[in-house]
Amino acid sequence: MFKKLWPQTAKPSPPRRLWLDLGDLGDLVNPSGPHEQWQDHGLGLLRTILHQNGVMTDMFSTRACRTWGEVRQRLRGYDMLIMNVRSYTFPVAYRAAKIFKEVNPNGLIVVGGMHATVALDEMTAVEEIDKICQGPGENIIVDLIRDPAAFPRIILGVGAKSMADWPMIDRALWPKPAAWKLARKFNWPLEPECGWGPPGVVTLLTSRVCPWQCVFCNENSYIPNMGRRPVEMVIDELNYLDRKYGPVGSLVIHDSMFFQNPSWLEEWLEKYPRQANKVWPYWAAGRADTVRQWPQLFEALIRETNWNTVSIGFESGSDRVLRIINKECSEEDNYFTIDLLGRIGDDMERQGKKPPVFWSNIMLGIPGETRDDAFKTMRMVKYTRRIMPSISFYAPYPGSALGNQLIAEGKSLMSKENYHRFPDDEKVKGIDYKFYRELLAGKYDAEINRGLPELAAQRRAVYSDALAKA
Ligand code: B12
Ligand code: SF4
Repeated sequence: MFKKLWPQTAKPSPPRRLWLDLGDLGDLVNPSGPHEQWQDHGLGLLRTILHQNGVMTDMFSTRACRTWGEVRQRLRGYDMLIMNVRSYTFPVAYRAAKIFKEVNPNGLIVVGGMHATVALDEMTAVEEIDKICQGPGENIIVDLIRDPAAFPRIILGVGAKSMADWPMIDRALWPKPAAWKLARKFNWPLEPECGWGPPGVVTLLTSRVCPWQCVFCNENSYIPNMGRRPVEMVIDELNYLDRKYGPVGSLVIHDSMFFQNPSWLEEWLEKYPRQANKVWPYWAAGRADTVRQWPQLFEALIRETNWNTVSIGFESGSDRVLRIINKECSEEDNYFTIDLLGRIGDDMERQGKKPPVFWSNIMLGIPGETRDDAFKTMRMVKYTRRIMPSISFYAPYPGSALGNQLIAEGKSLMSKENYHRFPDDEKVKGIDYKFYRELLAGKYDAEINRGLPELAAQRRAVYSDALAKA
């Protein structure tokens, strides 16, 4: 006898949803550098929220695949594709969307992320994409993924008022390294070391938005402001990760601007050394003008909280260029910061401690920059001791004031097939990249070095002045 199956009692199977982590092919197999392996906090946060609300997603990473054929295989059989698209991952997202619809013609594609906010026209032009969420997603993601049909194609996201409302990211929802050789050093779900501090590395965010308005960045024009994560929550999470997945070796604080909001920093200064399982060394970012504004606080953080890789967006060693990019920092602010950290480092070395180093962000090829400006910048780099220079050619990112302007003028060389984002890619029409390549190759070293003794002598004078006043 046949058992009768009543259609109304057959439970529909839940939709198969895939969150695709984006990045260059192979970056989780055989990466070209350590930063390519870092995990995506947007994906981590939103998948944590989804799973805590019973909306389950599978996940794999384009970074874990070696070929587009492999991506195609793995995209097959899903009802929904979800992606966090930043401008620098737009080319990968664009290609994945096309393949997804080829292998799942009835599937639905839902995207959010920075690129949806800053370059909506590029996103809407990809007809394969069904739903595009602009802005933050934490308070909309569950409803959107559960019932996408209830939303229009373009959706305004809803975020939390404060990072205090964010759940702790479930780091086991992040992609794993996809080769045993890489896995050995990865410390998953902690992250691999990159030369800034010992493994396992914890990347974290304590704040979301930098309030300044540098024209190549100005993220506060497109990321809504939100309260900083309370100090105790940050420390509790670190201690938890150390217990569960540790030992933790060092931290990378991904905040665009860690050294802001002195009352938060004072609380960090007071509590981190006392309440953390260990005073883990960390990488975090500041600005030269605020270091000059709050030098005691800066020095105390370096000495007492083990802030031992100090990322400063110096960008340029020339006041002319600093004004062009509205950095609101001067050459003098830059040199003040360089000298201060140098002095603290010398003192720590005398005490047998490891001195702090600069991760020094420098941009070349900014429209309007002259050769002399570039020489001044390279002279500043050479003057700085204990420095890890991070030099790149200026890139006109959408969302930033200067980026938007250059894109509108047709001068950007970035395209949806290739958002040039490697430091030495050519990114803007009319820039003499040959000169910059030669500059970096040392062709103009004599010119740069010629000004160095004079600069050092000048700075020494300023330094003795400062001592006399102290
Ligand atoms: C951490 C970080 C990195 C890490 C990224 C690691 C990784 N795998 O993600 C590293 C250090 C590698 C990195 C590198 C670069 N970065 Co970066 N980075 C950041 C930073 C500081 C934080 C990103 C983050 O985690 N934010 C927190 C999470 C929660 O936010 P989110 O991902 O945007 O997700 C939220 C929303 O977008 C939305 N959302 C996201 N996905 C989805 C999906 C759906 C369906 C929905 C509904 C919503 C939604 O909801 C989330 C919660 O609100 C941001 C600045 C910032 N304040 O955000 C810059 C930023 C993203 N980076 C930027 C840039 C330019 C770069 C570089 C190109 C810099 C350079 N010149 O080298 C490189 C490129 C690297 C590469 N490999 O190509 C720009 C991007 C600009 C743009 N237009 O996209 C930013 C905004 C900084 C800036 N102000 O210029 N970066
Ligand atoms: S470049 Fe740095 S200081 Fe300027 S707006 Fe961006 S994060 Fe802030």
